[in-house]
Amino acid sequence: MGNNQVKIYSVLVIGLTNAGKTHFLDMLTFGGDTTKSHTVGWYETAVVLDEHTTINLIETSSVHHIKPMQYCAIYLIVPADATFEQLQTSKNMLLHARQSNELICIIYNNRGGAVNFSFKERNRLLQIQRGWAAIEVDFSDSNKWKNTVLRVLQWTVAHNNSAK
Ligand SMILES: Nc1nc2c(ncn2[C@@H]2O[C@H](COP(=O)(O)OP(=O)(O)OP(=O)(O)O)[C@@H](O)[C@H]2O)c(=O)[nH]1
Ligand SMILES: [Mg+2]
Repeated sequence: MGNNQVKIYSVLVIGLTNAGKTHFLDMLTFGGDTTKSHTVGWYETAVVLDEHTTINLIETSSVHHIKPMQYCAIYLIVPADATFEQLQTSKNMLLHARQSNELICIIYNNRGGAVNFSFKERNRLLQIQRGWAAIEVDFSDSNKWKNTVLRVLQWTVAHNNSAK
């Protein structure tokens, strides 16, 4: 790779309506909550990780509207207070969305607290597999969530480089 080349990674961001997908994308790119409406079709933002690496995050509001392209990873956004049914539906979305061997990261959005299931229980109900990642983020704690999400972005890039 030449010095001026930028490598672009595409990550599919899915999850139930109101899970906080757009919030996640906007917090990462603008550092603020800008979108208040339901995403129609798909929504896309780019995160510049370093001078050689850009990550495109593409949010889709339903598995029927996935932008047709190749993704290196899928981030499943799940409310940390998800009910049993919401966890099952989220898992089904993930199974539908997966095309090949994309990396999987579950991102629990902890805006409502974890009233139904613990982190461990949720992971078990989602049947998290070896090699997947799972993190919990609280967007009101900016320093903490930024570091956690940065690690996931770096993990995504590192894993896709070593896999090729
Ligand atoms: N304060 C706060 N508000 C949040 C958080 N996550 C989501 N919201 C709000 O909850 C609502 C739904 O969040 P979105 O990010 O639009 O949800 P989405 O997953 O993109 O939903 P769809 O596009 O409809 O599928 C919005 O009004 C957000 O501002 C959060 O972590 N903190
Ligand atoms: Mg949205």
